[in-house]
Amino acid sequence: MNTHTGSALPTRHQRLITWINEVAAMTTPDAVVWCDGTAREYAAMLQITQEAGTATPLAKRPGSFLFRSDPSDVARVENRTYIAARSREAAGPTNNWIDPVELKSTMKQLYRGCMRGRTMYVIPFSMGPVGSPIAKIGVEVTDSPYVVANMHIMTRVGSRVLEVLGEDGEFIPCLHSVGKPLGPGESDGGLWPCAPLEQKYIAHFPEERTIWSYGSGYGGNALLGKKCLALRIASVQARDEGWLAEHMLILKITNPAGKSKYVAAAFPSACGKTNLAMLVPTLAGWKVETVGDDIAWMKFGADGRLYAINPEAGFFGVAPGTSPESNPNAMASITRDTIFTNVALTSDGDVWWEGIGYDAPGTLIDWKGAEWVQEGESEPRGPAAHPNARFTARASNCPSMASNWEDPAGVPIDAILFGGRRPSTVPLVHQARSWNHGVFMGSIVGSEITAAALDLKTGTVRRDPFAMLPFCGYHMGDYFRHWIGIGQRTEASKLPMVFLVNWFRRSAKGKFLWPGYGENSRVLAWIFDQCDGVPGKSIETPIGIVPVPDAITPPDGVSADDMRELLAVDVAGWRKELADIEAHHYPTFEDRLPAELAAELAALKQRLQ
Ligand code: O2Y
Ligand code: MN
Repeated sequence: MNTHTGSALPTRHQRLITWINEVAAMTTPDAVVWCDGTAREYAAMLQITQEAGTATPLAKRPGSFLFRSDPSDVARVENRTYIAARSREAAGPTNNWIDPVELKSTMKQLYRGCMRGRTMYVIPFSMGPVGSPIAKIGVEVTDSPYVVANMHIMTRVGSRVLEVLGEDGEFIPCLHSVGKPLGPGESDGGLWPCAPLEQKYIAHFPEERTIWSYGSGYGGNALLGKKCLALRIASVQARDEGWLAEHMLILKITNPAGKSKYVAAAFPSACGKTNLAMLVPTLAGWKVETVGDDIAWMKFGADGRLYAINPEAGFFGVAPGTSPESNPNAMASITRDTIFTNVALTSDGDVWWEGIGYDAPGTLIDWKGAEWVQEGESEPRGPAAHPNARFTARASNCPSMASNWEDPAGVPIDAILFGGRRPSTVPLVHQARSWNHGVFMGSIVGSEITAAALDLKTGTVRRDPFAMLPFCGYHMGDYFRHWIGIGQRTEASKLPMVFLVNWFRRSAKGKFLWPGYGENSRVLAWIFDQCDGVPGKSIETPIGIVPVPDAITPPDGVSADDMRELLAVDVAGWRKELADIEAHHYPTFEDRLPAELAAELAALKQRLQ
């Protein structure tokens, strides 16, 4: 830590120093601290938050703390998230566009004096292994010690980053404030600081490669390396520089002969993405290891293949539903050195949440700070943990990390998977016939609405193309075009093979046909063999390439009939699907929908005649 009192600064990067001075003049903090990323600094952040009453140490988990956020600040706020590009068209119809000049003027008013009574932390961070040719450097300025501690876990912070930045290196300025200045002698007094909803802004300036966030202390709104830098801004950089910044896990799979392949996979929320990234295979002799659980940056190597890094250094995982059964590796990762947000607290200093795999041990303190007893013993009063409660845990504490997960050169991607929650139509797995067909698959990803939610009725598909709809920093039609273009940059044989998977097929009676979790290794093994050119395992159908009947050995409880249903081509279902895409989904992208995707749609329709 370097307290900026006129003493030597830890950098001679003049543009960075000028920017920090400008921000400090605008936000008027009591002190400016340059973060060095040391364990001592991390401990100091937790000490400060404990003293402010916002962090509770957890006796049962060494080095771990619980935070409870304000009930109004529990998730990303889509309607306050903006793309401030010069033109509305650049942002596209699926982003909130705002005029950058107007927004800057509004936000500057809010930033003026907003750090009064607080310390301003300057966090130099690397997304990706420090110095990797695929990595990017950001500098986050924040008045939240909670953010500093989380950034320590989620990114690589500190002096090494400033060394790589040198005196003139490129960095992405990320400005964050919780938007709650303190009066003289005032403290947070145990309350999570944030601003009211109408003052919250999560703003991206894609042309300037700049991020401004105000008023929220939570998750992707505040840890600006993740949603804002690694996806929204990086997607724009990737478009301009010919690479891919994707909302994808990366896993390494090794067959019984010891041969490894790498898979990147995109799923909309609530599809078990972290569980897949940390999967424990049920298939004898196979091994799955984790490279990343959420984001992949992929660039072409000199050999013409796509190489991926995980730009993050930790997991910001959803706690509810995470259990020793659903994800033993995540559970092992959070036994120590973990920040929990909005989970429930047990009387002996441990955490608890719905779906942790055992009953609540006695009376808890719920995520709102009230006493809570499990339903049946008292009046039901809502969940003990907020459904979006999180753990922030170091990847280095996860037993399933691949030994090469931090390789600065990245790992060569053999397969790209897309998936969603689809009770019908979409088979367990099928492979694209070509790159463009794979892009088509990515463009139609979505999950079926099972309970009437928001504006959609039960049974309709909520499309989330490439699982990027909330995270793409520019027009989604242009994003599809960029993916088509990636396929033209190298030989077809060097591109990853593309697959659509669906762990969520149900029978006519509504029963899940596939058990998921570790059994998904059976599907991964088929995908591995397809990438390896193993003959006789697949057959061409109108929708793409599917496994032959015996290619995937069914797990216990899955009958031969179930397997047939899981792999069947549902011609009527697909015709309906295509009609929905044509009538409701593709028109969203107006004249920016690439002709190649319209052609894929037409060709598939033709094949289903
Ligand atoms: O703020 C959020 O969006 C939640 S954190 C996040 C940000 C980017 C991508 N994924 C996530 C996630 O939680 O999976
Ligand atoms: Mn995610």
